[in-house]
Amino acid sequence: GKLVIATHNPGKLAEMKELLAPYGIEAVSAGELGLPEPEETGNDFRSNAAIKAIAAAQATKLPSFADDSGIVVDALDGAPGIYSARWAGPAKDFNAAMAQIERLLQERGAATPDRRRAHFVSALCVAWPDDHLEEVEARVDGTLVWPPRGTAGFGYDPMFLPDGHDRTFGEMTSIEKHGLPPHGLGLSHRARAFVKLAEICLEPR
Ligand code: ITT
Repeated sequence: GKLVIATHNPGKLAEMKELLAPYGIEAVSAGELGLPEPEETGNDFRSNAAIKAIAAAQATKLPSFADDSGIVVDALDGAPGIYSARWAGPAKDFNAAMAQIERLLQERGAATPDRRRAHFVSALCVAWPDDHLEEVEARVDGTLVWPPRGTAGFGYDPMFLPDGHDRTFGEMTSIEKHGLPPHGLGLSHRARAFVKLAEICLEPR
């Protein structure tokens, strides 16, 4: 069957297409369909993912898949969190957003790695045309580096060093960021959430 990927973020869309590839599902993005972006009025990742998935499912009558995600910085009381996209402003300037995080960390005396803890969260939601929802959430923990390293990925990737690795997400290929062979899926927040979703409602082919 056909699935709508309810995102307007090209970085996310590329990752979701890679994650869905083994399932032989024909996917079309909300951007390609020209669907409007619903206002993200929820106060957590999970409700914003549901808002996006439900809006796309209602508009298209097709099963629709959404991700709401962000980076949660411990020393900043969880900011930017669900506001991670909004911190980059209308120009989507993530260099400025990363510099803002670093400025705030410095103000709070976050010199040592233990004061620089952060995690990414991904909430995934599939909304079926009959209003049924599947919802999962996952995270990946790490530390924030400065200056940012690498040009791969998107958003805050160049600043994020996942635990147990010596390269940032910005220095990894998308395959490494997902955590594909030899260890299998399960490094990034999005790949970890996707594994949970696949267990619930996807069959490989
Ligand atoms: P859609 O709502 O259209 O999907 P968006 O970018 O507005 O796109 P979100 O509201 O979920 O999506 O914002 C998530 C932000 O968090 C995103 O813009 C990135 O800056 C950041 N983010 C999420 N996952 C990330 C990842 O894997 N790597 C780097 N940054 C990420």
